[in-house]
Amino acid sequence: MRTVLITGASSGIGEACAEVLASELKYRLLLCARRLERLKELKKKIQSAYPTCEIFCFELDVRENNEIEKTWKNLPAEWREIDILINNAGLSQGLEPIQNGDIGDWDRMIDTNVKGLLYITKHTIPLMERSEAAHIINLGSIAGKEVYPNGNVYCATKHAVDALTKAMRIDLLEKGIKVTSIDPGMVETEFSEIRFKGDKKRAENVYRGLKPLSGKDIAEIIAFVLSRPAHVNINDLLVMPTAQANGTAIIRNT
Ligand code: NDP
Ligand code: 8X3
Repeated sequence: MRTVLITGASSGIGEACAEVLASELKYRLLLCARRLERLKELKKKIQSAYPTCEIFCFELDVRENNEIEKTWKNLPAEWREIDILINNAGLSQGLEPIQNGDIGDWDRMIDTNVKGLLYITKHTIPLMERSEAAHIINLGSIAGKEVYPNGNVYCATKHAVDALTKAMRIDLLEKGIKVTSIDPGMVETEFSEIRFKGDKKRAENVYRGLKPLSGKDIAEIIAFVLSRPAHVNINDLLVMPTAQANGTAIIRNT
């Protein structure tokens, strides 16, 4: 059994990763997010399908370094060895030209997508040292490969994730910890609703006239990445809906 820690498991890609990995019957799941109720419901759902799947869930805001430190120190003994970290928690806030940008939005994106990912990684690496299958998977994005109109700060945070994945790969070579970046294009989750602060119409419009990726599509790819033999590391995977070529070239049935 391998123990997987998934951040942001209360929705979208993180939730799908929990479900897909549980279905493989070879993973124990440590799930965290701010919405603990959602995690408890997910645990119930997974364990009704796979009763032997061990799951421990806890509330965590990845922006709070002190909270992470305290939580990691107090993890139950049987959850203190981690094989796989999926750095998935993240968000976008707003889609405006930089001159109209909201500083609170910028802070939330930088604090979550960059600083949160760093804090979690820093505190988790010591718990991975005894694993023979240690692997960190970072959720990057097409937004970490190119910049699209009005994407400014979100794109900057995902470019930072791209740089950090490359840096981790180099620095963690000596520890034998694998590092992978998964970089999706459009995935239909709560992502756009959060970006547009609850404006469901605007969020739905993002996926109008095309078939976007689902959380499950990405989770199945992550399961494949994790299933490679010990000597194989997939550094980086850019995954798009067939109807999306890059950040802006998108074909829709109108
Ligand atoms: P969702 O909004 O559906 O899920 C985001 C998850 O992140 C939620 O579980 C949320 O949990 C968690 N999260 C957000 N902020 C925090 C925080 N401060 N502390 C802890 N958890 C937090 O979006 P996706 O599933 O689509 O996004 C997952 C990742 O994939 C993100 O990093 C995103 O940037 C990336 N991505 C998404 C794409 C897309 O098109 N959807 C494409 C490319 C990359 P809670 O609110 O309960 O804390
Ligand atoms: C999410 C994909 O293109 O909406 O990272 O920024 S995009």
